[in-house]
Amino acid sequence: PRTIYLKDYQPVPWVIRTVDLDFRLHEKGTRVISRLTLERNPAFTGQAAELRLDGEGLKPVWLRLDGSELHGDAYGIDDQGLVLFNPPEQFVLESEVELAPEKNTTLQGLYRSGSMFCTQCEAEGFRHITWYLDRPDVMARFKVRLEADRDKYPVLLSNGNPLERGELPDNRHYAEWEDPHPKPSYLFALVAGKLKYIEDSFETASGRPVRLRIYVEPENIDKCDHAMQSLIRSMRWDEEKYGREYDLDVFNIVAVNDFNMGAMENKGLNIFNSKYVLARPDTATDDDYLGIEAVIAHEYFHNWTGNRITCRDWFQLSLKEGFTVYRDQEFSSDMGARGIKRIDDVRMLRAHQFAEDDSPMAHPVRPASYMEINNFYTVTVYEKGAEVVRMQANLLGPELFRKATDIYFDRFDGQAVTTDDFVRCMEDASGRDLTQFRHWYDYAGTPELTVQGEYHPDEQVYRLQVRQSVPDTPGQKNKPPFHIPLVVGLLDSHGRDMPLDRSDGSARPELLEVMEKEQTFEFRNLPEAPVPSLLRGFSAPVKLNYPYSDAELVFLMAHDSDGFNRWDAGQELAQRVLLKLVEQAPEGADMLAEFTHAFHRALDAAHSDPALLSEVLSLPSESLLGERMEVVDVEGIHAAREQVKAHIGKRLHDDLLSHYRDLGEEGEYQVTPETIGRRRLKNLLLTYLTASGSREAVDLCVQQYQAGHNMTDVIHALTLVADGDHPARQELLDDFAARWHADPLVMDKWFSVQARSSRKDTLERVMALQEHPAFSITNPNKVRALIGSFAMGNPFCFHSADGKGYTFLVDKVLQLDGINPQIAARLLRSMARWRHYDKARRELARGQLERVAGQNGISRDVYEVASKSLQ
Ligand code: B3K
Ligand code: ZN
Repeated sequence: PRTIYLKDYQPVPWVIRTVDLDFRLHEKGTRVISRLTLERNPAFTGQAAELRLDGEGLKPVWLRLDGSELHGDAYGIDDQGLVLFNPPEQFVLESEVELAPEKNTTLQGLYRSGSMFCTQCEAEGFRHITWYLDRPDVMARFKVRLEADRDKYPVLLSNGNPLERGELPDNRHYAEWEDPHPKPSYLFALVAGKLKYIEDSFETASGRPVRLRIYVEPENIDKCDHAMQSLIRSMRWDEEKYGREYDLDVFNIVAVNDFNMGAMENKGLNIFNSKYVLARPDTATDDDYLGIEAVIAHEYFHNWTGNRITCRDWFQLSLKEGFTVYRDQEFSSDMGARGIKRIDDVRMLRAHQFAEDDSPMAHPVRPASYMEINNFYTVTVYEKGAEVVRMQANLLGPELFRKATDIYFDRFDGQAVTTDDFVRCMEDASGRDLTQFRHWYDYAGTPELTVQGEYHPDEQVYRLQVRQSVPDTPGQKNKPPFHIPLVVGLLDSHGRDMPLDRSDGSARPELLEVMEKEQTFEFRNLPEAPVPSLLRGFSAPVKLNYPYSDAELVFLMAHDSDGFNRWDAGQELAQRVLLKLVEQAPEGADMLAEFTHAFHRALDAAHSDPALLSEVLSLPSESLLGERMEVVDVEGIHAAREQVKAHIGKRLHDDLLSHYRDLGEEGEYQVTPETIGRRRLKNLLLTYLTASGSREAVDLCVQQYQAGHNMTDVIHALTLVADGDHPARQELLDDFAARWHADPLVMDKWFSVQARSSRKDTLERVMALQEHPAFSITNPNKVRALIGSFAMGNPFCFHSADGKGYTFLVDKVLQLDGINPQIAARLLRSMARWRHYDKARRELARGQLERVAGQNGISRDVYEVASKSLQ
């Protein structure tokens, strides 16, 4: 496959101004009639005698240029598209093609989900619908007519505002839609189906009434309220925080069961994976509720950051994704518990993005090349991209950041732009030079800060020496120093923040702007030696080394005024203990005893916030521990974590139990930060209790399951029981399946619980579960729930020494590649870090990756992941 380079970017020779599409939807043989008006692009300066339009898998019916049928010598068609030889300066291109949506298992372009028709066009799906300049810098006005059978498809939707609808012969009907805002083809969408909806309304700040609807399959109509409330809150928030109003008469959301990712921000017609819409207390967990709020907001926010202003090319993906993730994170923080949200986001960034950055798949936030763009919808582009925006927001401060985003919306509305354009708005608003800051976009790899502190009592000064380094990554060596905002505090011996006074007179003394390889910052007027609190709020996505003693970590855990760093100190301590136990070092036992004390003190501290406490008392994950080891000790890490859980569970048994009981009985289910926090803590305590192995604890799990207050509690109890050998294990699993067999989203949880179990027979079970009637290899949610959970959420079983996990995964990747390459490539990423394991595992993994790379006719998606992983 061909590699595409950012440096080769060229404007298109012709642009498309208007698009008229007419869809004749049929289960077999859908027809698409298109009328495009094209003209020479004034921005194109080169010579071009031909025009290439993208098109794949289209069956041509006819083609007309300015009204006349095209002669055979005026055009050519290959498997990539249509080439027009010597087209005029300005012309109308009309065509008809035939599609086979019923055979489309890739879930891009036009496809069927259940009994409906829907589309997914980002990144390059539109070329599977009609001939087009399928790239984001071509923005056109769309008008769409769609017709279908009246009984099977009473609902006909597309982008923009509805025009007329009407009846047709043969029991068919049609609807017309017009989108007044020029948009790239990746934002096109249509839906046809037998759907129900809930409706609400919103009045924008300037008085535009907007009709809001959420469409779902009829059986789900009672699960839409949370999504609707989240939408309304998002619309208000974007007006208040960014001054951004909605710009159409209607906003529609449709939930579909077969979807490659979370959701899609198509203009005025967002299409969602039903996982991010549907929720009822008995079917959805707290995390599901939070996920729905965040994704609804994310897609809504794209209306400005993505749709009104879009990406010039796909290398700029983080322009819309990084910024929009930052926006949805801030929205969730404002709606819920800010401190907890930050911890959860950083936990996720460290677990997944740091791992990606330290793998053969590492790439910059703005990549310089790709084979398949769908492989670049990554945690780096999204989550690290959001951190890069967050750093700019913090460097500028709230007023200047708002000024910068106002400039951005004003300057680029209706255009397709670059991350560089975005940064320039930050510069223009603040008068700062962010040249060096741009390295965050251009270089991959997680920077590392090594910090040392020295107190000089005679001068009453404290010097922090900061060294930075950025690791080499594929294709990038010897990187220049970054511009890193390092937010710090200094604690006195009572744990209070000391007033900060920088010798350079800095007006924001807590903010150290690290710009050199090695740099020293001096604080003056300090009567005693401080304990530094570094990288407060996780002010930059970096790894930090400071030689804290265990005692200093305990001190920070107790006193740091920065909640994030209080939590992080505890995590660091927990990692040290766990890693010592993995090594089976003699001091491990003492450290565990100390740690258990600290745990106990935190648990019994009066007035602590349950949500924060649950974060503090959670152990670092197996994968995170693995990242701290030169060679990942798969069994050792698992055993050490189990050992710590069991130790705490036994030592603190009765105390855990009484706290569990205090957090106790649920009233009516509510999704508030307080109630979510209480449930989290309660369920965490139950985890430790269960690890103790006490009879009582296991009975509590069964009771909590049977009480059935809400899905959060039910699934947690089931998870704990399913992970062990409790006699009621199979009974509960069967009970759950019997109750929920008809609800696909709930069944996903059932698959996932079993795939994540650390039991010896897990792989065997996973294989057997593929035959379960609720499983389907063509449905991405099912694949993620069963196979994805196993490969990415169960490192202990997946990396089993016999290599069976790897063989199984590659079997599935190869099978899926013929069905849905995007999902296949996603799964294969779970092997990317194979070099971090021992020799025997490395050999096994390499063999499996080679099996993929050597396969004939493999997709570009999977080939790129396999070949890069092997590099
Ligand atoms: N923009 C879509 C993702 C499209 C992925 C294409 N492979 C969802 C989102 O980020 O909001
Ligand atoms: Zn997005």
